[in-house]
Amino acid sequence: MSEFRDLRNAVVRGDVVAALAAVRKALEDGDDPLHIVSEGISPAMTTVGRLFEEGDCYVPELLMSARATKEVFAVLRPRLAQTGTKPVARVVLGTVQGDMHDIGKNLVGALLEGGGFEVIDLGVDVPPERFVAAVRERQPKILGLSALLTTTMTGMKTTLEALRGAGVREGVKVMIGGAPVTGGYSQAIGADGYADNAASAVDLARRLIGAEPPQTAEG
Ligand code: B1M
Repeated sequence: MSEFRDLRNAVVRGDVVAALAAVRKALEDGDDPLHIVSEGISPAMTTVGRLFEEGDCYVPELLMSARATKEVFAVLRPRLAQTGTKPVARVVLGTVQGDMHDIGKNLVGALLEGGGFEVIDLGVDVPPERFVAAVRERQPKILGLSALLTTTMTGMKTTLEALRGAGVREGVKVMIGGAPVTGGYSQAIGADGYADNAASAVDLARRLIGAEPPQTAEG
C-alpha cells in the first residue's frame, strides 16, 4: 500500500518536518483529512507501538513520533471540523486515572471530529469525579473512556460506578477502548460498547445514538 507512504514513514521516524510536508502535500492533492488519519497516521502509530514492544525503538523515538502526530493533527484539525454543519452529538473523551497514554485516544477524538461529533477532550489521568462533573456540565450524549494499562483499566469500572452514584449514568452512553480492553470487559462493567480501533469507535458512537451513517459522495 503506497498511499500516504511518505507520511507514515515520516511519523514512524518522528520526523516532524517531513510529516508536515507530507500531510500538506496530501491536502493539496485533495485527499480527505479523515482518510489521511485512518490510512496514514493511525497505521503509523500502530507500527511505532509494535516497534517499541519488539525493542526496535525506544522511548525518545516513540515520543518524537507522538510529537509528529500532534503537529500533523494541528494542521488537520481545522479541516476535519470544517463541515460547518450542526454536530451529530457531543462526546466527552478522556484517558482514565493513572494512565498517561493519549495517542490512541487522540486518534479516536480526531476521527470522531471528522465524523461530525463535537469532542470535549479531558486529556489524560482523568479521575472519575472529573468525568462525572463533565457529564453534568456539558451533557454529552456519549462518554468515551480510554485505557492502555491493565492496572488502570479498572478506572473505567470506577468511573461507571461514580456516574451511577451521581445519578447521571442514565443520560449518557459510555463507550470504552484501548489495547487491554475487550468487549467482554465492557459487558462485565456495564458499559454500552467497546471499539478496538479509532474507525470502529466512530461507527460505535453513531450506533449508540442511533445516528445515520454519513452519506457517501455517490449516494
Ligand atoms: Co506505555 N505501555 N507505558 N507508554 N506503551 C504499553 C501500553 C505496554 C503494552 C507496552 C509493553 O510493555 N508491552 C505496557 C502496558 C502493559 C500492561 O498494562 N499490560 C506499557 C507500560 C507498562 C507503560 C509504563 C508503565 C512504562 C513504565 O514507565 N515502566 C508507563 C505508564 C505511564 C502511565 O500511563 N502512567 C508507560 C509510558 C508510555 C509512554 C509515555 C512512553 C508512551 C505514551 C505516550 C503517549 O501516549 N503520549 C507509551 C506508549 C506509546 C506505549 C505503546 C508502545 C504504544 C501505545 C500507542 O500509542 N499505540 C504501548 C504498547 C502497544 O500498545 N503496542 C505501551 C498506538 C495507538 C494508535 O494504539 O493506544 O492501542 P492504541 O489505541 C488504539 C486502540 O486501542 C483504540 O483506538 C486506537 C486507535 O486505533 N482505542 C480506543 C484507544 N482508546 C480508545 C477509546 C475508545 C475506542 C477505541 O473509545 C472511547
